[in-house]
Amino acid sequence: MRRKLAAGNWKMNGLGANLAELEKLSGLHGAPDCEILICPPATLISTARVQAGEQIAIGGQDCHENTSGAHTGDISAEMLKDAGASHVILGHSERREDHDESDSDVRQKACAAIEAGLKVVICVGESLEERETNNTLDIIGGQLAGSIPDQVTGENLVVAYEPIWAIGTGKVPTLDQIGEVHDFIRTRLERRFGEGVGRSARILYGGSVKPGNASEIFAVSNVDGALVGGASLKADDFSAIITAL
Ligand code: G2H
Repeated sequence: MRRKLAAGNWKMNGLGANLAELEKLSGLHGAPDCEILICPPATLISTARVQAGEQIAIGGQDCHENTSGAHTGDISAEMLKDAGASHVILGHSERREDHDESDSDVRQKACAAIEAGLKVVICVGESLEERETNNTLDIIGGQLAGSIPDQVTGENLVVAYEPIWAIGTGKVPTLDQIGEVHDFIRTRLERRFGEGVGRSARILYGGSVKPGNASEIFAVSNVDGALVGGASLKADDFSAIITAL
């Protein structure tokens, strides 16, 4: 039985004062029956780790593929771990677009993250054009094959399906569309890694998840939780999503 996961991606939002939301969230969910993960900006990870309490995991939003060296402005997986992170989001479409990250880049980062002892949340998703030309499953299949390294386990792999056209737009795929992609991802994971890993890895849906649509999305087969952006910034909204899990 897979444990549900509610993951908040704060993106480039959050100053020290915003950690009050995290404290509020930990007060609301002292002993949750799902896993809660917050990925704040890297500047807040250490403080967030202290303020979040035992029940909330803290993650990064990206890492470099090397462990150290002359890479100004970058952060290694080991540094994230050292700061208190247990997870890292990799291959978010905003990283793929803003920083030209390829599947191969994502795979190398994932290798480094796993080596450092982090769990990886690997994002995949199609553009609107790819959806409208019926290429969604081909695109997702290619991203899964190219971005996920061989050494993942059912414990350290989380896949997030985030259709690019649904991110921050308020548009959400139909429940049938979400179910089709999640079932496809599950099948691909089982085929490549075997039933043990394939059935244990969590598959999250991400893209305009809100308190008002969370429960119907969570009821779809093979949806093991959500990667939430905008609605994770306020403890009350994120709490309502956690409760819907
Ligand atoms: C998708 C999601 C979080 P939002 O990027 O990863 O953001 O919930 O704001 O669409």
